[in-house]
Amino acid sequence: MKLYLTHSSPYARTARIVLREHGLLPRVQEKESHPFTNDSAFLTANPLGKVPCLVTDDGQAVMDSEVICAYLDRELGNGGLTAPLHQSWQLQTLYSVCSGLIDTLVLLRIEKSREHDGLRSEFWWQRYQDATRRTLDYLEQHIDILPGELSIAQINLAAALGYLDFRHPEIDWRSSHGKLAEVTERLEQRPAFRDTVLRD
Ligand SMILES: N[C@@H](CCC(=O)N[C@@H](CS)C(=O)NCC(=O)O)C(=O)O
Repeated sequence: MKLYLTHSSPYARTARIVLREHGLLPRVQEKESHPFTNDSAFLTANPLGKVPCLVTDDGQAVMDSEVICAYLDRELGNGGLTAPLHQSWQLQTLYSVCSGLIDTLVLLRIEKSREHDGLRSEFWWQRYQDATRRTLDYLEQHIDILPGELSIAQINLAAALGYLDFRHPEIDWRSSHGKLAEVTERLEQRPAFRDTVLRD
């Protein structure tokens, strides 16, 4: 199997963490493929041109990151990372809010990159900033519902906050979100997380 990825993608990072937590690296080859190079095998697999994308041994493409993580966990692992979400709508919601935070932070990054061309939209810039602030507050308030054992919700949370540090280091979220800071610091010490720290 092959996992198309970039080392800077928070979505790909979630799949890469699942691979490591389940010891699946011998079965799944990680292939770096920057979407903007428009590699034809990659685009054939994922017409959206986005990473991550998993291609199974029989040539089936699996995406997006949420589906890939569930596939890896349930088809190749013991299902333990996704099981807690099936028992709690609240936890499933927390997971989705983390995915939404990643989406917002990626959009904020795109607005940032438009600044160089004088194309930054003040409206969207402010809207993404406000959504980020509110969502961090929401996560701080709801963090206690995370299960004791590692689940895909913690993985998504760490991917979101790791990306926040990586692309938006000027946003100081730790001083006003102590619980998030504590949980993330603990998660980032796990080998699977250390091994996948975002980089260009
Ligand atoms: N919902 C998708 C989002 C994936 C995504 O947007 N990936 C970005 C990298 S962080 C990408 O490939 N962007 C290239 C593009 O949009 O053309 C997922 O969860 O996998």
